[in-house]
Amino acid sequence: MSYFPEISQIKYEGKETNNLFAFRHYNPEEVVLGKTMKEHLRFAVAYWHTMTQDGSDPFGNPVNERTWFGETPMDTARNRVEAFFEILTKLGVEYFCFHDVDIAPEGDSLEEFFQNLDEITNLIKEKMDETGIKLLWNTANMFSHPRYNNGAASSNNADVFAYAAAQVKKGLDISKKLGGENYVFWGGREGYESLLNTDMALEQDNIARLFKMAIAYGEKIGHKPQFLIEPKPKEPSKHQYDFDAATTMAFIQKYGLDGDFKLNLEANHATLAGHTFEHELNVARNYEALGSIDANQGDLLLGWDTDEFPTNVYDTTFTMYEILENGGIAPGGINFDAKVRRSSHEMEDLLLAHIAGMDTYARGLKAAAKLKETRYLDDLREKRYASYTEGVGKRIVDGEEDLESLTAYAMENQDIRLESGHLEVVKSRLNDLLF
Ligand code: XUL
Ligand code: CO
Repeated sequence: MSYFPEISQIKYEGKETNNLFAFRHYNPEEVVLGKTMKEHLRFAVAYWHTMTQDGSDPFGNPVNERTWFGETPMDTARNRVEAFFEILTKLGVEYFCFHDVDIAPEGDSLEEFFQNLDEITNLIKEKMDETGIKLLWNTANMFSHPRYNNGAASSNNADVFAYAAAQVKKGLDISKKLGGENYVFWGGREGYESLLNTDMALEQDNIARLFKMAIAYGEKIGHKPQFLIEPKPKEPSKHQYDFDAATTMAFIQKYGLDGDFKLNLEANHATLAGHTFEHELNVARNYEALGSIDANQGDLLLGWDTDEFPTNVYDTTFTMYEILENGGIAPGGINFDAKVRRSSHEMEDLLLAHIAGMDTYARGLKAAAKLKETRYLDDLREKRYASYTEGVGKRIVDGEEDLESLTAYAMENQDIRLESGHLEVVKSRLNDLLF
C-alpha cells in the first residue's frame, strides 16, 4: 500500500523547474570537489518529527493529517514503518534516525516495550534489507516519561538510573541488529532546576558512569557505533549539563571519554546557547570531535527550539564549509531534526519540507566548495596571521621564546600598527562569490 500514491520518486530537475516535487539544487550524483553530493551530504530523516509529531503546541490541539493511524498503537507503529520507508525512498535519502519511543509504544511494562521494539525493528530490518537504507543513529528517549522528571543518569533516584540503563542496553542491542553507524545521547533532562537541592558533582559523575557502561556493553556485544553526545543549553531543563560543544568537550575529557565519544551538533541548539552553528562546528573540529549534525534552523525572534527546516543559504554555506574543512562528516551525517510548521499540516508537506532542506544544503555545499576552490577565506586568513610565519611570531610558535626574551624584543618594537581587517569588504566580496 502507498501512503503517497500521487507522488513519485523526487528527481533533480534544475532550478528552472516548476515542479514542486523536484530538487532544484540537490543532484545526488553530481560531483563536487571530488565526491558526489550524496556522499558529502549523507542526509537522514528523523522518525520523531516526520512520523510521530502531531503538530500540537502548548496552546493548540494536534493538527497533522496522517493516514497511517491504525486501530491500536501497534497497528499505527507498523503502518508508520511502511510510510517512513516510502518517504525515504521517494526522497532518495539513505539514512534515518529514531528514539526508541518513536518507533514502538511503551505499553504497560518494560517487557512489553521491549517486545514491541523487537517486532517493529524486525519490520524495519526487512525494509532496510529491501531498500539498502541505513541507520545513521538511534537513541533512547530518557526525557518524556514522568519518571525522568529529575533526569535519567543524573536523577537523584537510583531506580531511575537503572531504568535508563535498561533502555540504553536495548538501544545498543537494536543498534547492533540494524547496523547503526552512530549512537546518540541527548540529555534533555540531564541538568537541574535549582542548586539548592542538587549535587551537581554526583550527577555528572553518574552520567559518565552510564556512558562508560555503554562503551563496555558495546565492546561485550562486539558492536561499536560512534558514540555521540548532543549538546543543548536548555529546554526542557532550565540548565542542561551538556550546554554547548566546549562544555561537552570538557566533560568528555574530564571523564576520559575521548576516543569513544564525539559530538552531534544541532543548529538550533547552537543559537539557543548564544553561538552560531559554525562556531560550534569549529570548536568540535578543533577537538577532532565533529561527529554528526542535526540540521534545522531556529528563529532568533523566538527564544525556544523551533526546529525549522533549514532554508537559510548563508547558514548552510558556513556549515558545509566547516564540514569540508573537517574532511567530511562520515560516519556521521546530516539529520533533519526539523519539523513542519503547524500550518503545514498536510501529508505532502513532509516531502516538500525535506526537499526544501535538501536543496538548501546542496546550495550550501556548492557555495562552500566555491569558497574552497577560490581560496578566498584561506588566503585571507593566511595573510591575517602572517606574522606567525616568520621572525618573532615563528619563534613563539616554535617554542623558542620566553617572557624575558619577549620583553627584550618588545622594548625594541613598541611602535605597533595594526592593519585594517576591512571586514565590510570581506563580507561584500562573499556576497559577490555566492550570488
Ligand atoms: C531535542 C533534540 C533531540 C535529539 C535526540 O532538542 O534535538 O531530538 O536530537 O534526542
Ligand atoms: Co537534535
